[in-house]
Amino acid sequence: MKARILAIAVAGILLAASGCGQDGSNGGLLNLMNARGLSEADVSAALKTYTPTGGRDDYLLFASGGHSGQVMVIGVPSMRILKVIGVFTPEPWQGYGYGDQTNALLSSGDRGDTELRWADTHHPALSETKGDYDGEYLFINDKANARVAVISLKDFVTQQIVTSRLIESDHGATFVTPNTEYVVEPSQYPAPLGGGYAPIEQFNEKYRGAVIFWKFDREKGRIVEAQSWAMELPPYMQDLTDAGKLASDGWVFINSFNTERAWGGTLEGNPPMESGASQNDMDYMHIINWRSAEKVVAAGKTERIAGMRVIRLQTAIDEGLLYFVPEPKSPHGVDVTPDGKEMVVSGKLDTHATVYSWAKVKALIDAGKFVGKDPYGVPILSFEDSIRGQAEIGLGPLHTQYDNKGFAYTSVFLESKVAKWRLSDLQVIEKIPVHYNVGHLVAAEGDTVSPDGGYVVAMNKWAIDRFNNVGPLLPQNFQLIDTSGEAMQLLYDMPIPIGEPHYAQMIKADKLKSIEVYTPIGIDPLTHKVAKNAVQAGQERIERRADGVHVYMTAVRSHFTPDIVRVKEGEHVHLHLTNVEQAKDATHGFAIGSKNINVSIEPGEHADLHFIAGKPGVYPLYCTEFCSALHLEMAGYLLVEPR
Ligand code: K7E
Ligand code: CUA
Repeated sequence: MKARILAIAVAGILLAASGCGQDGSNGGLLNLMNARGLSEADVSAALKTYTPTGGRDDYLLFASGGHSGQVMVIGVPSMRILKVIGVFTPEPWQGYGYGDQTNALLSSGDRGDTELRWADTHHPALSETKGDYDGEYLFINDKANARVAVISLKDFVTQQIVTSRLIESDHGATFVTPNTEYVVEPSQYPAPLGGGYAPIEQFNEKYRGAVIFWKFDREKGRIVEAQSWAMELPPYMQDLTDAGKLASDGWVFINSFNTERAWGGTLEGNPPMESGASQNDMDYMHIINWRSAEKVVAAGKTERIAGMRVIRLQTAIDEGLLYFVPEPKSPHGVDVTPDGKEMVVSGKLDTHATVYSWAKVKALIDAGKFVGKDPYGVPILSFEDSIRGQAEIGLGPLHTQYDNKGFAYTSVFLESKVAKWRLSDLQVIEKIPVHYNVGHLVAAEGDTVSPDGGYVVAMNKWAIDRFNNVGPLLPQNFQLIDTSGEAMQLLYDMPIPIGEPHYAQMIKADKLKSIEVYTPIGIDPLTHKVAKNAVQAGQERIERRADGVHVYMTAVRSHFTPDIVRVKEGEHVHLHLTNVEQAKDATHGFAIGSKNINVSIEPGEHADLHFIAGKPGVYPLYCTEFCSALHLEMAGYLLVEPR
């Protein structure tokens, strides 16, 4: 319906354009099309994405920022970047990682004594209620440093970073269970659990994988580390993950590769990891009963490793919590269908998407019918008896998403295509070229129990010739595809120049209920409560205490009060800064030159800053957001007087 109206609209405009030139110039739109070399398909694509000023997008895409360690918020269909949320990396515009609160937050993600200020983010996960995105929270992992962050969608601000020394890296994170009971984080590269050293020759005996189930407390908006637990896994490389839902609720599925347990050693006479890890025809999907595992944890059948309650591998086997089913060569994505009845797995070195039937898998588990055990004793189900069938997709299928019409969309990496296929008969309907080497793809509400259909975004790894040349490091390329019609239509190319995003999730925009300003005045965004040191208008002051000078300062268009801060050389300065405005978008920034002091205070927000006044000198301070006609005058001085 939507598509037909659009088609009529396009035809109408073209007609009008070819006639009298409705923009007043001769030839109007047709001339414009000719001048720019645009086809009718180009114009239809443009009309489907163009959003007039003041217009809103129907969907928001939460995309991993890859190496930037951040999260991007992108409007669909306009593909406009609306925000880059500071998560694992300092973000100067938001003052993220410069004030006391956000600096402490970033430091809480440090591992051991190493300060970590970057991340390799892969998989964002929106919080879910009954398997549908509820628009309350977002989670994202850091593959490099095995960390998970919690972002509140009340204000799009990072609230928490957690990490466990149990594991050294993650990948199949983050994925949530259908009511966000848990945020799931499996390790990727095996290592001795809890850190420490073991010779690589003892890989099979001493190295292990593990999956952490981080308990999420929705009321508090926090992961509760003390209520979280983990399960030890064999030293395979655990990969992508998905939580069962509806029919398969209570279970989690994790792919793995390198069941060969290769560990490289190219200069030591061993095959490289990549060939060592690609010998077997089958790897193992891990099938985990998390609801039963929860009870085993409650019964105390765990060991503490690195502070985490861990179900040891033998316990997991004995208690019937862990099963394997073979999956073709070097699998990558595992994607549970919206009804929870099937799991679709694609193998990087296999041409199929394999469709596993949950009913068949469950029946085999219930009957205790296994075809063998892996070297660690984990029961293995029959591949043939677990699947419904295979869709012949093409070369290098990776990830699958779903729509509301019974179609699945699979990214085909080596072919640089998105394949649309029918779940009912496993037939490929259409393939559309994308540019190039698509990794993940994301469909509107595509991970929920009720996908919307309409849009798919292909998240391409290589751009090659798509954009102007900007040197050897090229942007990634997000391509928006209209899937509402008979045939898929490529609508838009969007360069991503901050890192390599992996996954994204696309949520209906009206599900998000973000606040507009912080109320009442003095809110700390990390607690959403009025900060202890919040300053109200009229209460500004400077106090000298044992621990240094405390400056209670307000910001309002267009001045700071106080605007002169006199301190002595070497003194500790504690700055308590509140934006006392309640007008939407009336953000002030605060910077002191040469001191690495920079925060952003949104209307009603409070921030604390601590620094040591160094050498005597005169340091201008000023507002860094062009907030008013007299913004340049929103300034003052830090005077560091000699002792
Ligand atoms: Cu395929 Cu990290 Cu999900 Cu990249 S992963 S593409
Ligand atoms: Cu406040 Cu500029």
